[in-house]
Amino acid sequence: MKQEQFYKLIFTGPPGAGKTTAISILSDVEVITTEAKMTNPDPNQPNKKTLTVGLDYGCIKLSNQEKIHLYGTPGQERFDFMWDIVSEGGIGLILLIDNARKAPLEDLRFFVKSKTFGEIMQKVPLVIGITRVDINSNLKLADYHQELQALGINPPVFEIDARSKEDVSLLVQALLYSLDPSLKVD
Ligand SMILES: Nc1nc2c(ncn2[C@@H]2O[C@H](COP(=O)(O)OP(=O)(O)OP(=O)(O)O)[C@@H](O)[C@H]2O)c(=O)[nH]1
Ligand SMILES: [Mg+2]
Repeated sequence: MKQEQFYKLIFTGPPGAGKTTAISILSDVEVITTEAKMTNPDPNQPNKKTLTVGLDYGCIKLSNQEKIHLYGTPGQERFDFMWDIVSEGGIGLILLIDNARKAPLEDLRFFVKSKTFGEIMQKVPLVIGITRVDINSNLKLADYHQELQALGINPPVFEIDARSKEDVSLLVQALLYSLDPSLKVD
């Protein structure tokens, strides 16, 4: 009998970048989340009422009927003890950066240089999604490319809206393509 592959993709990025939103919009099954009420509203997103304290889990079907499991990390650094746990066994990494935060390029550097994700990026493909460009478009894709070049990596970068299934599927498809060009989201 054919052994079923365990495809696990990890979504990470700073608080409010859209990890939970992206996994929820994509998932074919009801998403498992660990949201807690925000006690101090984020000045960047005063309407954001919850934050992830553990992980997000969703799942999508591939056209070959296999599944990809989607795991989201908490964004807040105080929950960084979850990052290794959630990321264990991931075969690809999606980094979401919120273009409307105070210093998105610093966020980018932080994740690329972080112990957990820096090590993962050495081993598995990375795709970057820049979110909330409709709120703030000061930084352009070229700024991210320049920063990534300075960091010595050259992953695909897309501007996306984490609320759009089409946009998030594009990110996942780009990542799957770099893993195995025959893999397609259903
Ligand atoms: N205007 C706009 N809003 C967006 C976009 N992408 C995501 N959002 C919103 O931004 C918020 C993101 O919240 P979450 O999905 O909880 O973010 P998260 O990355 O899971 O946050 P933590 O779990 O706290 O790290 C949601 O309210 C989304 O609707 C975008 O491109 N434009
Ligand atoms: Mg979240």
